[in-house]
Amino acid sequence: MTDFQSVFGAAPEGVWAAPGRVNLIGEHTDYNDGFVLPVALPHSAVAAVRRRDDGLLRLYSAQGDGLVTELKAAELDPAAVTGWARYPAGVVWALREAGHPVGGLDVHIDSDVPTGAGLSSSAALECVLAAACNELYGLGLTPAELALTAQRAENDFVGVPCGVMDQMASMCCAEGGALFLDTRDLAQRQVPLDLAGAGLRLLVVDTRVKHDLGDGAYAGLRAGCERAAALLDLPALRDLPPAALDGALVQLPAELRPLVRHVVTENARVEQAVALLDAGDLAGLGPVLTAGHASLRDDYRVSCPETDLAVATAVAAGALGARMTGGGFGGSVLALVAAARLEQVAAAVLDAFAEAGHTTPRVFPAVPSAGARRLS
Ligand code: GAF
Repeated sequence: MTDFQSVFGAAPEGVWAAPGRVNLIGEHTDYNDGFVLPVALPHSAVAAVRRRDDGLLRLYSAQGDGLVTELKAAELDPAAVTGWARYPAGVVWALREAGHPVGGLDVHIDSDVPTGAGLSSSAALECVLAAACNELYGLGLTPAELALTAQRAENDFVGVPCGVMDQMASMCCAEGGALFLDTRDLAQRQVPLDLAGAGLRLLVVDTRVKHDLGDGAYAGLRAGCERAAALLDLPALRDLPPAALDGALVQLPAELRPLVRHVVTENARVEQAVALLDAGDLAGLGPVLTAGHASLRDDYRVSCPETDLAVATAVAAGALGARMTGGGFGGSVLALVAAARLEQVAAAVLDAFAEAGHTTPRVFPAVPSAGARRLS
């Protein structure tokens, strides 16, 4: 790769890619041991990598400031690394913490996953390096083991208490499908998602309202769910069946009830969505998405005016359904749209944002793409 060559003065040993994702349904369920249904985006982090024998970890981002971040692989300290370099450095740290013999590396990363858009740009950075280290150092880890290592990097090096959905999506999604994942035991199944065959498109609207999962709000929601499960004497909210929801809610303090209602109904929506896809009823997914958005807006309260506007406008312009995707507090919306109405829905959203005085959103169709892989 020419860029690697110009930065590091030699050819890389290999080039790997790991994608961002959109989550069809199953939001804020992963840290409750629940179900998720993400799709990998064509947008990826691409890493050209070469081992070094002096223990130095040298990191360069094509989206960065033009400087190489130089660290010692054996002395990585979360407090001493800032910005995007925390993600790849965290992966080397997590692999070494787990006893894997990962040493020095030259790494050139180029990513087109929008950042701060709820599309898992950080998981893509982590997973691409995990995949590269796995091969270059012959670690023999499975994609799920690499995803768990990447999650550890984000939890304990970057300091964001995320669940495992984004890393599993980036490692394990397959082209043309959605990943039905049970986050309790990581049981997974690729569910075919032939949007084109059904005359449908998945439109992503990046509202450009940047979200930061490290700012405390996400951790607060997670803590609320864990407190509710403890009060109900359950291992996790996943263990509360929908039929027992009403009885459980009256046992909880008022502020925890909407959180629990969201998680229980959202898990049911994932199962409903998978049943619809298995039955070939892709259009039937629309109302499930819109119901999921109402739950995130009214119960979980992680929506914002821009995501609400994008959802309402898309549905009013003819989308079969729409909802915010990812952690929330901004980020992106996905809309399920008949192919013939794609332009109309996209134009309506752009007009509505202009009229409301919001920043122009970035709008693009999402094609279900492959998970992490070696490119050369
Ligand atoms: C973020 C987190 F990283 C995921 O683990 C998940 O909790 C998601 O928000 C909400 O579903 O993307």
